[in-house]
Amino acid sequence: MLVHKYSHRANTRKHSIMSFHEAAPLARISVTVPISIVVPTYRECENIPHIFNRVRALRDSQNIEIELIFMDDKSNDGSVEAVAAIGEDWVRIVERNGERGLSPAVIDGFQLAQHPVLICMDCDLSHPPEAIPQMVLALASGQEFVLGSRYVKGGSTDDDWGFFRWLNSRIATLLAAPLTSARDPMSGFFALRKESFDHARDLSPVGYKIALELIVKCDVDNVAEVPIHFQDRMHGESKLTLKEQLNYLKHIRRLYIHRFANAMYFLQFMIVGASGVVVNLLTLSLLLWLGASDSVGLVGGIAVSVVSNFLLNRRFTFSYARDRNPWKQFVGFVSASGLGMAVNYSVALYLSKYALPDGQGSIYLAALAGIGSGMIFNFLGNRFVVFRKRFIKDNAKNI
Ligand SMILES: Nc1nc2c(ncn2[C@@H]2O[C@H](COP(=O)(O)OP(=O)(O)O)[C@@H](O)[C@H]2O)c(=O)[nH]1
Ligand SMILES: [Mg+2]
Repeated sequence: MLVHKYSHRANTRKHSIMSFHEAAPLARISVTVPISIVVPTYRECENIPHIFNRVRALRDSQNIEIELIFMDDKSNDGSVEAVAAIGEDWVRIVERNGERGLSPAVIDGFQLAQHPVLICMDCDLSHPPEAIPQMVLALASGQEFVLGSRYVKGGSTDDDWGFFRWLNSRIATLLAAPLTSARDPMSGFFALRKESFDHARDLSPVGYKIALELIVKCDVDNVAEVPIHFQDRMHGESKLTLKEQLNYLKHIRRLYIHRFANAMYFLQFMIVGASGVVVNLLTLSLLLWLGASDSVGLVGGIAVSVVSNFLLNRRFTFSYARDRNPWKQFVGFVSASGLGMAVNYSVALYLSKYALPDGQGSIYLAALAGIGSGMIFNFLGNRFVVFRKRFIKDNAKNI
């Protein structure tokens, strides 16, 4: 069996393939460190006895100290009874109170876990527990995070994955590419040290992609991938709904902001600015169509686009500050725009008069430089003054 390992930072990708099998075939891997397996469950009573049997077989054959924790969200389907019927002291089920969710369930489970190595896996037998020793071995060899992966050599999925499920998974993985170079960061089967987990900052577990959340928030430097065959679930139904898939977009935006904070704010600010151009022109056309004069049309276009830019920036770009007084922010926003225009004009004038050689095109170059400076001034003014951050620690909740 191969283990693929590389740095998660896309631009320093070290995709060296490490073959642990040369050192130790599966049967000879001995795992001496105790491990906590956390299994998020929602309506999985049929699967619980099967996954227990597979984990017990692993525990007995390899003599590994294991605790198995099912983190259930009030399924009320007999899951609690199924775990009680197992009657082993190393197996327990925790009934969570409060909002249901896969990622918070996993995080709660990791907090409760007693052992130094943490594993997360689905309850539906999609993830083979037999790969766990290989994953633990990769951790022991210095990797910080190990994924059970469908997309590295030797990994696979059941054949009846439809085209759309495959496409969906691929697009989701592509969106995660700036955050990690792992091939399968969407995997719900992974291992890390409890110590790394304890260092996670600003965990905000939305959605399904808890591995990606941890890779980013634990600031993991290297990720290894152990190939697995991902089997379709045996019993019960998938809980991955369309809503969860949309949540993924929210999640990925938060992770981008976490990792590339100012670049992301700037990008969003530019997108909003571009939308303002469209709003401006549409308003102008509408007013002219209604019979307004040119000057009324132009003023109307500017006014409406300033308001729409403000609202969109407040809602999206600088959403962490949206609990503050909007009127004050609006005055700040308009003032920053005004000053930005003054910067724009001054830079353009200075360049065209003193810095650029006379000649055709110079004025356009000066105008472009003016626009760039004005925009940057505008962005900085909004980011650091109008919508400045007050409580760094609270940001994750507000984004
Ligand atoms: N505790 C908890 N577990 C969940 C929740 N949603 C899904 N799960 C579990 O998370 C794992 C992955 O979910 P699954 O439906 O198999 O998603 P899929 O593999 O993407 O189709 C399974 O073990 C589910 O029982 C939830 O809201 N709370
Ligand atoms: Mg599943």
